[in-house]
Amino acid sequence: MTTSNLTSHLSNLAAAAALAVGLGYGAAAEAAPLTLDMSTTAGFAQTCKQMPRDARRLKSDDERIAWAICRDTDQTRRLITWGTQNFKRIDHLPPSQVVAEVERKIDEVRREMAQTRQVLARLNLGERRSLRIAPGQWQIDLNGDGQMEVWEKYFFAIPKRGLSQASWGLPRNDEAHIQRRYAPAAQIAVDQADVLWALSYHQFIEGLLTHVRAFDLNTQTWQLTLARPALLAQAHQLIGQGLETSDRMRHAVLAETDDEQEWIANPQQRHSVFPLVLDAEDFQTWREVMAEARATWQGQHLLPASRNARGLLGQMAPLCAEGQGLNIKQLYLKPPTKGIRLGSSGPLPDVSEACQALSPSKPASRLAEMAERAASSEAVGTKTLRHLYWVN
Ligand SMILES: [Ca+2]
Ligand SMILES: [Ca+2]
Repeated sequence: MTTSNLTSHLSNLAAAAALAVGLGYGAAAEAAPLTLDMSTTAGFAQTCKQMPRDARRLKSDDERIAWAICRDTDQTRRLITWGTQNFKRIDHLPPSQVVAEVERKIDEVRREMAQTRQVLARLNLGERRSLRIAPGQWQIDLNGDGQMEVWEKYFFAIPKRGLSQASWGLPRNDEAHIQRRYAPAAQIAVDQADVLWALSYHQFIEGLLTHVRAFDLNTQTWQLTLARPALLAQAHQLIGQGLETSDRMRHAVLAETDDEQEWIANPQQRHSVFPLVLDAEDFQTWREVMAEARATWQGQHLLPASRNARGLLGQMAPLCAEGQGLNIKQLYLKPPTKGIRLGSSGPLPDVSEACQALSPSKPASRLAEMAERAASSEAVGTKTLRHLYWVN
């Protein structure tokens, strides 16, 4: 073979390779819509297998919803696998190393949740329905040991609707227990209210994790230091957005006139698989609690945390002078930077800069009072807790 022959062979090879890459690229760019099935175990596995990593390659809101579900369930799998496999190893590590590992993990989860949150925030289904989903069919080897145990099989299953004394814990390794308490076949035809439900959960959880990462924990003195105040401001914003989204979700649920494979049902809807049955009074309580929570979170209502304030907060955390209340927004945006010791023995942090005089335009928040009232009656209290867990 002469040199020129070799060169020509190589250039043909290069051209062929370029063509193949080009075709491959072209084929990917022109790909048919993904086959989406979130209602069977095999369909779920198949759908998630073909999902692109990059959300920008998704072409429809249905694909975005499937993508978000695949990401969240996989995130859950990786967290549980990480937790179980590290449990023994971590026992022998110095505390500072454990803290560093947990912090890295939290940052990883935050990064992923931020992407999923942004995808969810852009969804707008309008009046239409998206995918039919059956979370009880999303079955994954969550701890990565190669076995599918009963608790893993039904990890995402929804508790049966309207059980009076339901066990609200996670599924146990007991098939009979699952069949009594859960509805593994329950299906939801996703609508915009359900998208908002998922979005608010993402905003709350990412907000809480961001909150945690604002602080550094010194494992020698067990002292918490506010190391990243910008993250505290970001957490305030995320949780504030979660409260807004939750309000939009409640409005969206109440505005629905159809009644088919619903998630949260308004008092007129009958075809729901949501574990809690909510009547008109529940919706009213929900509205009041969330309105008070938003006003308190944004510093329009002040927490009665002064030394002589009545109620739980006044007794537990006397932070402000008499006649003053705590402005939560102010506290998050201009936090005290001195170290805060864990446990009740240390002095309370100086938050006086976030204390403001109570006045008709800055009234005391009724949030603590609402929580106490709920706690004082076991029936109402249990209901409220379940409410907050599921409804957000
Ligand atoms: Ca397993
Ligand atoms: Ca609905």
